Amino acid sequence: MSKNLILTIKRTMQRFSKISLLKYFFLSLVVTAALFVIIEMLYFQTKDSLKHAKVIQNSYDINHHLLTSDKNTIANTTYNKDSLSYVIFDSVKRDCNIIYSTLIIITSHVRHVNRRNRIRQTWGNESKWNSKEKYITVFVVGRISDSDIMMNIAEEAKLWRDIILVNILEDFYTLAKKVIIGLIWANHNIKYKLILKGDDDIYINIINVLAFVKENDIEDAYIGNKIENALVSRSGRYKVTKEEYEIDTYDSYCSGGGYFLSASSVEKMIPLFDLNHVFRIDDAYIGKIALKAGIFASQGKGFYMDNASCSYMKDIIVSHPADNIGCISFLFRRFLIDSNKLPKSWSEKQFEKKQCYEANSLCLKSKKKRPNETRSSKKRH
Ligand SMILES: *[C@@H]1O[C@H](CO)[C@@H](O)[C@H](O)[C@H]1NC(C)=O
Ligand SMILES: *[C@@H]1O[C@H](CO)[C@@H](O)[C@H](O)[C@H]1NC(C)=O
Ligand SMILES: *[C@@H]1O[C@H](CO)[C@@H](O)[C@H](O)[C@H]1NC(C)=O
Ligand SMILES: CC(=O)N[C@H]1CO[C@H](CO)[C@@H](O)[C@@H]1O
Repeated sequence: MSKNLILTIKRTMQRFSKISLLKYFFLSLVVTAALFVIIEMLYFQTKDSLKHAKVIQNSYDINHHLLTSDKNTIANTTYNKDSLSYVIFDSVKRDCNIIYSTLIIITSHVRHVNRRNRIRQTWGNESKWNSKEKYITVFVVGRISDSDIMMNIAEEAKLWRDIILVNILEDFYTLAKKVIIGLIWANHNIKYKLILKGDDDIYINIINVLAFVKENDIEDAYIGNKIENALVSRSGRYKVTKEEYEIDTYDSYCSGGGYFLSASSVEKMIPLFDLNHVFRIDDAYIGKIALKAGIFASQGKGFYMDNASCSYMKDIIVSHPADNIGCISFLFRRFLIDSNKLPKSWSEKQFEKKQCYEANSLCLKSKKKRPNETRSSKKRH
């Protein structure tokens, strides 16, 4: 009986070890195959994006870089070419052989994936405008310590190829730095006539933008919603110290929700940027540097910066705020009807009369006085 038992145990053991050997064999086959596929993918991806500046490596590398560069070895920014070392990755798909009519640079908080997607689905979707002129839209995002978010931004960049990740901690105070790096990056990487710098909560009418660029060839352009004699706030959220900015009013500047800068302007401003001496009000900073470079802010048509009721105007270049898909869709559809790009059925004729986004309570009560709203008071960075 005991002999029998021992034999049975022995046999069972043998069978078991055979099974686990087989298991290990198959497992190692699967692992090898998976590794092979990953290496292959990385190789092709590398080959593909090598044509353009830097390469997105896998998320691990990006994240590793983020974690190890936390001490932030600030490059010597005296020469602003060095500022390009702040670009952690550049996923932007572009054609180096053409001069783009417009380069749209949107500064966006790394967490604002919903806003970026809303833009990609609406005015940022080229196929919706059907235009012959070439333009390109790029998002400049900074970093935060949340590694999940940083993994996601790497994936988002791989998917859409429209993101530059810069080694600047996301913070209201650092917004100007993102703009500076975006502009320097632009001048080294893209050929364009005008830059349209915007926030991620705006609506842009691409057709109007492209028409403007085509009809105007302005040397040293700096055009938008011009703000003059704005008082420097010495306390609160918009506090700027005397050390940062001495006099009590800002030089004229264009509201940061959206403004044009020509390539010549950017070229002249770049040597004057100083990443170590920016102040919190990014648009006023740009105004200051522009003036230093001998470039004057001018008022453009079509820059609606306080359009809280989402009103339609035929000449919109930029409308702010547009942080809701209903508003953006309204402005877009209304424009298509207005410019005879959509057939006018009866209902469209009704739609044509609508002047603002109807679900908006401000629209319904448009006679009522609204509280003053400026772009800066709506900033959420
Ligand atoms: C940065 O560059 C300038 C100009 O070459 C130089 O004078 C300065 O010492 C440098 N600063 C550092 C921290 O390397
Ligand atoms: C862009 O528009 C086209 C045509 O309307 C559509 O097929 C495509 O899905 C849109 N892309 C996005 C990201 O929404
Ligand atoms: C709103 O703007 C008007 C005119 O620009 C100004 O006279 C008024 O004082 C402002 N109100 C507030 C609450 O800021
Ligand atoms: C109805 C409405 O709010 N329209 C505003 C849209 O934006 C422009 C420019 O800021 C304002 O002048 C309009 O009053």
